[in-house]
Amino acid sequence: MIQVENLVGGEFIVTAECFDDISPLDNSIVAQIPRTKNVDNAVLAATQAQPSWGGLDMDERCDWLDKIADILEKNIEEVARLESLDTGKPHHVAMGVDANRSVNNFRFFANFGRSIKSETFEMEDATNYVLRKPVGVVGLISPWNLPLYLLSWKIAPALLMGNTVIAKPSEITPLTAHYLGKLCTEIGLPNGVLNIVNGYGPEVGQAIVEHTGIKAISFTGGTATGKIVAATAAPMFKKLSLELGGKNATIVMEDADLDIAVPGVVRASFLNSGQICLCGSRVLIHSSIYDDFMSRYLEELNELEIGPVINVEHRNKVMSYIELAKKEGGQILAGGNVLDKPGAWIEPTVIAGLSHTSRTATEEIFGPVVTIHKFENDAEAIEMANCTNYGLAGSVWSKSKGREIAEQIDSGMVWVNTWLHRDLRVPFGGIKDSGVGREGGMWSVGFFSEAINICVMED
Ligand code: TXE
Repeated sequence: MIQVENLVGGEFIVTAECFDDISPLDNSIVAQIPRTKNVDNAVLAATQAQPSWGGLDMDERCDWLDKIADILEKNIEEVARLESLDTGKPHHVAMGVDANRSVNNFRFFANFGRSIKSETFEMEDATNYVLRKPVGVVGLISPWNLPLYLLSWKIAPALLMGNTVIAKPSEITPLTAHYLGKLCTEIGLPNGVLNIVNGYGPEVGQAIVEHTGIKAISFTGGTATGKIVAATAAPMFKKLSLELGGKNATIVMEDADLDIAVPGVVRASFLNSGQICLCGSRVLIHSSIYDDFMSRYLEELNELEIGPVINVEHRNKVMSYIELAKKEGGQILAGGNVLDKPGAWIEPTVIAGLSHTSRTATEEIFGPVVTIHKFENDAEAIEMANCTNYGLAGSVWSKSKGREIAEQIDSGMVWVNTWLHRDLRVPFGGIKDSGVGREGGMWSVGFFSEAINICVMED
């Protein structure tokens, strides 16, 4: 049994009260998690550490990020093992998606930091330049679906820009953040630079958002929680980045190359058991290829191996949507059932025959469930794609019209003939109820710094 500890000012600490970390593979208890309610000590440690960390040269902080990437890479098997234990995802997903990307996040921002150019704006009689100062102590809050992947996506740029960090992993999946804390201590990262606190969102998460010593909040999670975070942080004028939910459309055009589209759409539908905010949970198919596509899609599904969803509570939520779909007139083309074994397993589920405006087709389910819809022309495909309150991502599968259709989708990112193909320099984030702000490359650098203009009059 693992005892998860908070990392505060270089010390590992356990609170008097702890709660269980349960594996969705078989409902066994795998760890005890501290139930933290107060972050004063963590903020004090981070505040004390910030001036010297922020005072390092950018190159020195890049070297630290490389050291973190190195030690994570050296222990990548353990990262994947812990992620798999906590989330139930198969080892190949925990390794191929989570562990690799966690290393890459630190490696990418180390290299990116070295490439940042100074920004100057010449006037006839003066020179402006931009000084990027750290924001200060920043609060980073992440969800359970891609635990270290998403937390390291925030920690790396925050540290790069000279901030010190209070990080809070999801209370459902704290193991890899805890392990990262151990590794950072092992390599001698200065005390107080990275602090990690554990506990329930409405307790320790809320304490982070409310704390006046924390100057910026980067949050990834549900839209409902995002509203609470925004309402709490906005009156304090904290910098705020919100990466929230999605209900992304996958559009299969009449000229799609089905050899590429079929496996691509299956992957977009069900990777990580559909628990990625970028998953394509609404598949829109041109009527002329509908039958051909669907028979190949359902056949491909037979080959699919997925893990459980995150816990029994979430399984029950996902199952309630499958029941709702039946009431709304949906036909279950595949799956639809809980697997009869311990843990939180659901068959990959495909539902057709629903209106694209039904609740099942517009609300985020966040599980291995997709709805299938038929369209007759481009305008109808675009109308269907844009009909939800979300606007995070999407994909278009077409030999000739990919860009044209992609540009008309109301979402922060659209892939053409691929999905989840990521260049970490590009802007990542959503519009509408999918969030506020962008992260990635210069967008992360911008969020985690205060851009100060110095205007120097020439002699
Ligand atoms: O998210 P929460 P949950 C969606 C998905 C899922 C739903 C709920 O639809 O079913 O969100 O999942 C912390 N102040 N996504 O319950 O509650 C919490 O402890 C500050 C989409 O996990 O939003 C956790 O660390 N923090 C998403 C983090 O917020 C608070 C991925 C996210 O938890 C808080 C996961 C508060 N008041 C779920 N309350 C994506 N877009 O990637 C909770 N938290």
